[in-house]
Amino acid sequence: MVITGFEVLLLGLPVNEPLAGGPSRPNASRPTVLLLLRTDEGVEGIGFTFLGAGLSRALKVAVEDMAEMCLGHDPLDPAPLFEKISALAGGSGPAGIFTLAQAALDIALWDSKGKVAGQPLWRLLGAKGTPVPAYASGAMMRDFDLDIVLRACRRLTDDGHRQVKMQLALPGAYDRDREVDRIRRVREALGEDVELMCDVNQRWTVQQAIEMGHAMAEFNLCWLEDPIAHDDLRGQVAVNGGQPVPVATGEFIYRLNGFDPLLNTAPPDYVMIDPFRAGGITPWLAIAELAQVHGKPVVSHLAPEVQLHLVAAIPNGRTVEYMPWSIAMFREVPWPRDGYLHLGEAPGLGLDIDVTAVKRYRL
Ligand code: SMN
Ligand code: MG
Repeated sequence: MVITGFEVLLLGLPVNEPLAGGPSRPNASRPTVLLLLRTDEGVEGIGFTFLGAGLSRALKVAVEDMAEMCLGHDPLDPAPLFEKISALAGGSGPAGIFTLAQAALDIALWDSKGKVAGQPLWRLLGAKGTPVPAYASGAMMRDFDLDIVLRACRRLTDDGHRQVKMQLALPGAYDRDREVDRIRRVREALGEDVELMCDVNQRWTVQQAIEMGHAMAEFNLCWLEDPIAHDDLRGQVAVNGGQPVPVATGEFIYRLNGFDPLLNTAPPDYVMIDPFRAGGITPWLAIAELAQVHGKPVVSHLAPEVQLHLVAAIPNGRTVEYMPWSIAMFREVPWPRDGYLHLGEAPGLGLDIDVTAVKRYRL
């Protein structure tokens, strides 16, 4: 079997909040690059990638150029393909658009592999089919008014979610009491039984993170995410050891090699892996294995319709971020029920393109 063609589409997906019916922005869109990789035997692999919204047209062209390099190659034998891509274009990497584009290709190749085998990806990767825990993400953002966040808490718990993520580092100047007040109100609205995560997206200083960690200890957080700059490893050592709340980090790190310094120098309590910055499913699995060697659980970032297969398949998989940013491209997606995602039987990723939606969102 050989790769005979491809289509790369730049989509502007809706900016909405379907988990708790939160605010949407009808005039905004989230650029996403969708890759359809075709073979002479009629198998079509689906891949996608995004991040760095303002350079999405460049990302689309990078995916096209890489897909072009795949023509005539066997999709079931990806190693020589990636060697060729590295030889032809690796000098524009290793991180950034080069890796984000590789991710789309790698995901499409895994989807093709599952489709050829007639097996869902999770089974191909050795998972048993047990439902995977998922956490609701995107419904409690820092720029939402408190009443919207509290309404989201009620909606999410009413809908059966068992794990939810909020954001702190509220807009405006740092104000410890304002931050503590929001998390207190959220914890009260959720009750004690729901697991709560909190994402700071690198917005605190080391001193603020240590102060906030102490102040947040009473709210029984599952993890505090990216409290400080992701590349300030010395700062992370100080934060990890200087306050009592478990820390998650990793979504900003590119490729397997990027995780070595983190895990050797400032190992977080949870290793978060982004499938696009990782460079796709193949490096994602290698990063998860590295985390396992370091005795660390893995949590996912974005693309739940891809990541549930991966978190299900690794021994240290803890939970899938249910961030519904890419769902609009597909006819049906796994949806969390009572805090879990159930694994389907459809081959590969188990995703069908929603052709009408793709036409509507095409940029
Ligand atoms: C996040 C980062 C980038 C895009 C969407 C969401 C956030 C998260 O850091 O962890 O959900
Ligand atoms: Mg995050």
